[in-house]
Amino acid sequence: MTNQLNNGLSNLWLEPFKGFSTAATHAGQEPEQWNSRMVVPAVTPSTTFKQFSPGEHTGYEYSRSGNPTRTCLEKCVAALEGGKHALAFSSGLAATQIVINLLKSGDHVITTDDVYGGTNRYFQKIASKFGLEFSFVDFTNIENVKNAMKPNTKIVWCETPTNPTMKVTDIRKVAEITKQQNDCLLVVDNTFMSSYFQRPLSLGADISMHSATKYMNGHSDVVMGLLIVNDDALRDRLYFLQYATGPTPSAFDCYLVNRGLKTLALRMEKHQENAIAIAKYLEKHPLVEKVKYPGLPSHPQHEIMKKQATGCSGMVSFWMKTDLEQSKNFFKNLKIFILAESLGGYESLAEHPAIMTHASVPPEQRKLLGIGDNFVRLSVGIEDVEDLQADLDQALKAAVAGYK
Ligand code: P1T
Repeated sequence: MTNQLNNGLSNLWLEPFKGFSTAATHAGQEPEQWNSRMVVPAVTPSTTFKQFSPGEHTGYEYSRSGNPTRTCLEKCVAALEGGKHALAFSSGLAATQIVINLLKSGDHVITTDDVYGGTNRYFQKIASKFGLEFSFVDFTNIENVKNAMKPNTKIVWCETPTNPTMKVTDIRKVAEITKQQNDCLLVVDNTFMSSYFQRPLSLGADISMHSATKYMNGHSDVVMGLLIVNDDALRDRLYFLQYATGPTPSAFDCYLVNRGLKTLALRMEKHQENAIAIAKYLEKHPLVEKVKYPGLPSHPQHEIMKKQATGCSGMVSFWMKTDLEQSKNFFKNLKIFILAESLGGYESLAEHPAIMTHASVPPEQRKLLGIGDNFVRLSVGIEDVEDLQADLDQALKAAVAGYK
């Protein structure tokens, strides 16, 4: 299997499983851990577990604090991301909230300006009510991060590539800045890349975060979040917050995501192959103004991407030469791409961030970021690429022709 980008990162952290797909298949799934020696870990719906005597138990007491199906998933995710520990949550935003719960009133967070709309809303509308201060900066100029650092900066929240304008941050460079400050954590939202293409912990991040709702599960049928860390004490703090506040996933959802991971490598290769073809096609289209895909040389941070990732996902953003009505015509005419929020599933999705996923971002911030009426985000799926291309072609034509 060949990756489009190859930064030569070794796979040593997957020991004893040398390759990614071997780890995805076997890490945490060892049949010997069960009396029945089952090959596929069972869904364990039990919320509670019988103790031998008070306080003496198998390690499982109550499913908020731990569940065998969740453990299997967490072990597999830790191996894939090159981390020591993984924790699974009831959603990506629940994982985000737990990280922010590490802070206390008066602490400061620096975040990517173009962060996912729901993360932006949580930071601005909820977390800031509890005395936390947020600075939204453009991480593509590393000086902005340096200049935003304050003595009370405790978290640098880096989403790369950003959702939805696909800006890429040099994770190693941000890590150098955060390491100079005591007690400051670098968190990387790795959702758009999945563990297959990017492993932030190996680039200096303290916490890697995923909305597992997306590529990690890959089948658009589970909402889940993941945090991966190397530090034991940090894991214990996050685990305590999770246990004490309760945003844990169901055993059935853990089973599904664990199953999804088994085909992560295959899916990501196909997402990438299709996305490159679609991005190249769009770049040449007369009705398209600009395309952002980090795997193409036209992307402003393509060289950074090559250094820190082994490939790119199915996320492609582009600007059309349309007004709002024409843009709506484009979406209404799509027949294979489904007009829907979310991303990272096997099916191709298209959405209008200004009206949909990023409506909660203040309009003036949206304008600065270029999230306008003509802006489209695609999550390119694993269908036959000729069909996807033909679908975009007819919808682009209909967008303009149908305009009165
Ligand atoms: O939806 P949830 O599982 O809670 O994850 C939130 C989240 C966090 N980080 C990134 C980069 C994300 O894209 C998301 C969720 N995003 C969408 C639902 C979307 O359509 O962009």
